[in-house]
Amino acid sequence: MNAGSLRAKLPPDFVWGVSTSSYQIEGAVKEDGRGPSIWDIYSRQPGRIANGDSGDVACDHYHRYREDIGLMRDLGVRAYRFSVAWPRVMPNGRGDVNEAGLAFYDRLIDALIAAEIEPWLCLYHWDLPQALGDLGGWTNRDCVQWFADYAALIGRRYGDRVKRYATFNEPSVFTLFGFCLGGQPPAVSDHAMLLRAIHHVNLAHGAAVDRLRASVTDVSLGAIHNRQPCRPAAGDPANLPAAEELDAYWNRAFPDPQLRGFYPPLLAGAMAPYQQADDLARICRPVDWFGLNHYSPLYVTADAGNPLGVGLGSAPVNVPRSNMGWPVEPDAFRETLIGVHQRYGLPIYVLENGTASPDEIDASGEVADAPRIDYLRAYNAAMFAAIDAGADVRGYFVWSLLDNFEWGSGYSQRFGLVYVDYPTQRRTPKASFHWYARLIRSCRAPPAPPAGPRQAPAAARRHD
Ligand code: IFM
Repeated sequence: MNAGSLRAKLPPDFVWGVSTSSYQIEGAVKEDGRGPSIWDIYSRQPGRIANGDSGDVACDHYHRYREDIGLMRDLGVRAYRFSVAWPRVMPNGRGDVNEAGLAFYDRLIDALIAAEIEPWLCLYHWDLPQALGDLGGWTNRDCVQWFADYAALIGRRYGDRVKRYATFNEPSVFTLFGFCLGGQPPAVSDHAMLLRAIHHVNLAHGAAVDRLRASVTDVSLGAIHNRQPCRPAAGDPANLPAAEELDAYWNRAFPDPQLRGFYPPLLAGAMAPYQQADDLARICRPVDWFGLNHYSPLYVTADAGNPLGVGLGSAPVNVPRSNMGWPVEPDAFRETLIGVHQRYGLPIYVLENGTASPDEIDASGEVADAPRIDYLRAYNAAMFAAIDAGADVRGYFVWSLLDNFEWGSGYSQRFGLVYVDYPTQRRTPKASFHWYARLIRSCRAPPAPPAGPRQAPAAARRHD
């Protein structure tokens, strides 16, 4: 597809961006009054994270944010999605506010705006204050009020400069891994806790939407859902019920009640004991867009070893995989975009897409990350095909700007457009960085001709 035909397919204000999250890049976990998060504590527990890594230093973005914004400028993105670390601004999650923590995000936001990059602020990307974790975290219904108060603080503080807010990033991931499948804090396997957490996160989303609307003029709001087609592993019909079960929890447990006002039928009965009158109305508040994260489809097995009876299996052998072992199937992205468009009818912003590859700096000091370029090229083509088929996609953000702390995999997996040498913190743009910069440039409308007196027709000019 050439640049002209690409531009013609995209809405004129299509947003190209990059995404990160607080715990994965900031570091400075003990600085300027930040309180501990559940990830600080969890990553210190032996055996939890590859190589015993933690986000203590991560990309040291807390101190190097100006350099990182410079990279975004070079890349040509006009939007940056980041998250606020709740324990940095409210060390105990409620009550006292930490002015030094708030001031960090003031500096970040002001520097972004000065660089003509729009800040997209996500309230929650998994770093719950440990003090709230100690009170039961998302399983405690009081978390709805805690989160609403935090949202209001953020809206009041930054609402004059930040208009784009997301409530939660991938609620299905942190609830399912935290309360059922393991691998994220609190790493328990308990169906009742899972159901409670799902319902409270949904209520917290609704409450935060209301508080942000009340505190930010011209606000533009959404939540960010990770959506992956759930397929029976090995094409085995015996795995079909497990695939349907996981689909209900993974893909629908949050967007269905938030956007359509009901829980998927497979969950509705189980959820009933945790619901109070009017809860669904409190959850289903008007939002402006659907934030979509997508990487791959899931292949699901029946597995009696957890409360949902589901397991994550392997893709068919002929399907290529990323360094994470995730199947690379761009058509699943096209299918997902069209499905989200048809089911929810909201403008879609792709707020994460990208891949891990085994990147290294070569002898000439460059990072030739061909697998990432291949992936991004194929997934962008799939997105353009979805737009062609009518999906209302308004923006695309690569995960991630920088290599960073990849949760249980620590620093062993690299998702960045920019290589980070952790011992020195030196940043090196990879080949994919330059590829993405070219894509953005080629899709941007050519500059309008300069205003001024109308030129004489060519024939007349010849006689000047
Ligand atoms: O790094 C994560 C991110 O925090 C949430 N979405 C998926 C990414 C890659 O695993």
